[in-house]
Amino acid sequence: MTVSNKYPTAHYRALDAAHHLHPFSDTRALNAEGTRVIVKGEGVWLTDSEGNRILDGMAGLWCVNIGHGRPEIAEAVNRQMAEISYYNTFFKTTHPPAVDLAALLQSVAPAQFNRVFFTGSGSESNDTVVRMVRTYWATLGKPDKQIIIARRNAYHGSTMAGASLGGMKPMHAQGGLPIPGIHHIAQPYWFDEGGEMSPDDFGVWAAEELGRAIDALGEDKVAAFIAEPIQGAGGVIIPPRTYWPTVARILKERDILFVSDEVICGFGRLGRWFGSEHFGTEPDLMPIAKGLSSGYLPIGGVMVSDKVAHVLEETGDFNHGFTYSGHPVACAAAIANLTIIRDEKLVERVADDIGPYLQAKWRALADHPLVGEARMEGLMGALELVPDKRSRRRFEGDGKVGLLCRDISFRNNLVMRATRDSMIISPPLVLSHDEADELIRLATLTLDQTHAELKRQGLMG
Ligand code: PXG
Repeated sequence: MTVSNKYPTAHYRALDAAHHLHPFSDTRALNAEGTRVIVKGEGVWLTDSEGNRILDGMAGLWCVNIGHGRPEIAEAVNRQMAEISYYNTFFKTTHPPAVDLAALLQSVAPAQFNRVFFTGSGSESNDTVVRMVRTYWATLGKPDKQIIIARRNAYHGSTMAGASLGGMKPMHAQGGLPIPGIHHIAQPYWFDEGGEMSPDDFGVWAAEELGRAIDALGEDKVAAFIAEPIQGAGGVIIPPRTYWPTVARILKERDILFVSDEVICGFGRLGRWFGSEHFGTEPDLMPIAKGLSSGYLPIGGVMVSDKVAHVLEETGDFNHGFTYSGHPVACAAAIANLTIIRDEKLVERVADDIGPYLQAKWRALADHPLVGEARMEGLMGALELVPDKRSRRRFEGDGKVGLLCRDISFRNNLVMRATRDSMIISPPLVLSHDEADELIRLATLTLDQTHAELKRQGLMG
């Protein structure tokens, strides 16, 4: 196979180790092992610098919804660069790509959303959310409504506000987080935290944590509740079916804003344009990123409902924005991407075709001796690896088995992500039936090899 790298892998590894600090990585350990060098992407396939063809089961980082290497995006970007490659959207100015993308988003979003505030990433979107919801209440004469309720083990980004909203303990342990005014409640993770309750009872209990928190903090102090429809980075945590209806009821009874973080679940991942539609909730704000451009260029935003937008009109200046808010080239990439998603009916495809097809095969992996639960909604799925499938007890070692399985998966040329001992997939929405079969074949092989290794180590219970 022809590979596109000019130099041998060792060259990139050495320079990478010397000069490049990687996100969420133990630098010393990573450099001792050496990075994987990815040189090409086409559809659901990646090619590394050794010429290996790898099935991208994670769509990059939950974002490449239309698959890699679509020339339409390159052409749109090229055309836009030739027109105007950068101008800002501050100071009474706009440009056609920002306008066209805003209008296109309005056409696919739920009815209450007619406006968008552009950012450069999901994290910036959630920083925007924090300032926006607090400004909303201040404008209404309720400046004490400041607290934002989020959930433990949620992921909302890596900036100070994003990581504070997120409920990741290892992130809070570094850099003085969380910022004040964030309150975390239980996550609807039945497999790990449901105890003796049935999933349905646990779903109601976890949802009622929200009501109890609002009452304890005081409704006059709480600005908003933020949640992902399905927690992605937390481990594809699909709430019990009782969870979202109970949350919706609690939100109806209480005067706080609801923020649906659609950074992963938006743009077709769950078979609807937005994850909130899949679960029937009615958000006031929706942070978006990732699938907005399928990751071809960095861009994010916050979809703002009429209810919030009308109040912000009374605020006067909203003193917030980024150099790259509405970046024309990123907007052009996003327009071309959304056009592909719409015209190729990728959202419908997840709902009616590849979604059900892959789900059936993925759920059947629950029969494997290493798997305690196999769950999937839309095109995001998880496998819970356990030593004894008759109980939900975990392996000792806090995620070591997940990392072992992930490394074996890489060796088998399938990208799966490990969250503790859960194996995660979130493939591009263009995955074909044959590719889905191949994904399942490689996942099964990986489970078999991991199982054999754990048996050899005497770790299967
Ligand atoms: N919200 C959600 C729900 C996310 O998943 C962000 C916000 C932040 O987006 P940016 O564009 O600032 O990264 C995310 C990002 C992982 C992983 O390991 C997940 C994300 C980012 C990096 C790693 O699963 N999600």
